[in-house]
Amino acid sequence: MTMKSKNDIIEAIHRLDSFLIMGHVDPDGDSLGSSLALALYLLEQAGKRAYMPAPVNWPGRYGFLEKHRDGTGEMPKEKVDAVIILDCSSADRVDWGQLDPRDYEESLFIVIDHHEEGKAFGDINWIDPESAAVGEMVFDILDALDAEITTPIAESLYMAIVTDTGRFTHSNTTARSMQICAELIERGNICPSKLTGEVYYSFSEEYLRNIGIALYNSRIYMDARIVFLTLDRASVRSFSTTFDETEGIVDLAMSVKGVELASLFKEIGQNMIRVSLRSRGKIDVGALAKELGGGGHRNAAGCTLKMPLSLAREVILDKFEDLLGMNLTRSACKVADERHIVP
Ligand SMILES: [Mn+2]
Repeated sequence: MTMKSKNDIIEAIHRLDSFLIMGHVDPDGDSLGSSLALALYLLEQAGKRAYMPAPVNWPGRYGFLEKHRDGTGEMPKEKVDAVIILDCSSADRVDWGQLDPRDYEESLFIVIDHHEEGKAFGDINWIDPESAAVGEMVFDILDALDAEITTPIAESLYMAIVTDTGRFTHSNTTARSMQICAELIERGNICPSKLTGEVYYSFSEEYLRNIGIALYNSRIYMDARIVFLTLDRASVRSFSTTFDETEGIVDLAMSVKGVELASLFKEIGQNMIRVSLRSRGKIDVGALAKELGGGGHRNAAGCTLKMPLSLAREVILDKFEDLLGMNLTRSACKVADERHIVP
């Protein structure tokens, strides 16, 4: 089944001429990297017309990938033959930006995704939850097409895999992830330390401050099996910083010894809380996020709760206790006092 859809995609790439390459809203390294690699191959090697729209917000930490986008921003004048959608588990995750999806109703829709809850909303769907990143799947396609692994393609796919595996630490990491990365390093002649430095060791002032606020507002429950971090509006404003750069902050909570569940609460508006969820092993926060109107993977997911911050934390704590099979009385938790940083 899987092989058939992969072969159908390869056949469509051979047969068709113009492509729109789409990633997801709030793009991450996998969405950006796999989109770029595919667009670059289609344009520079397959002689096709391909267009990768700039995401509404190009995250600063992936700025170094943006230079590879040169040439992929040229929109084909007429309607495109196919829309290739990467790393989107459902149709509403697609980042259409300025484009109107109704203009592409006649195009062939190709979905390439690796989310466990991924929906087959295209005409051709290749959904492989065994892949740690869509970057691995795009590598397979390019390899089958005998593509040359140029430096820009290698850098894009390498970052897709490194970021979606949490630098090869998440449970989705496989020998295949590392084999593909080894090939990318060798064939694309790329420098891993330079690339990880760009993404992980290039903090902005704002990011550093947001880490500080989130850690200062940490709450630890059940002997640190549950850790909450919070970015509240009062603290963020008092530091004249913004919520833009917060990717990866929730993972700091997952570095606490013994932690099984972690969450970052971002008070993005009044009664509007963006919640990032993380879990260890078999504990499924993807299902929890879905139940709360969000989405994601088993160990990394998120949702938005329309309620005050304090209530959002209570809701998640209840759900987390259920996930751990505990009916803990709240008085048994050690809860730190609410703190706001006011300089
Ligand atoms: Mn992904």
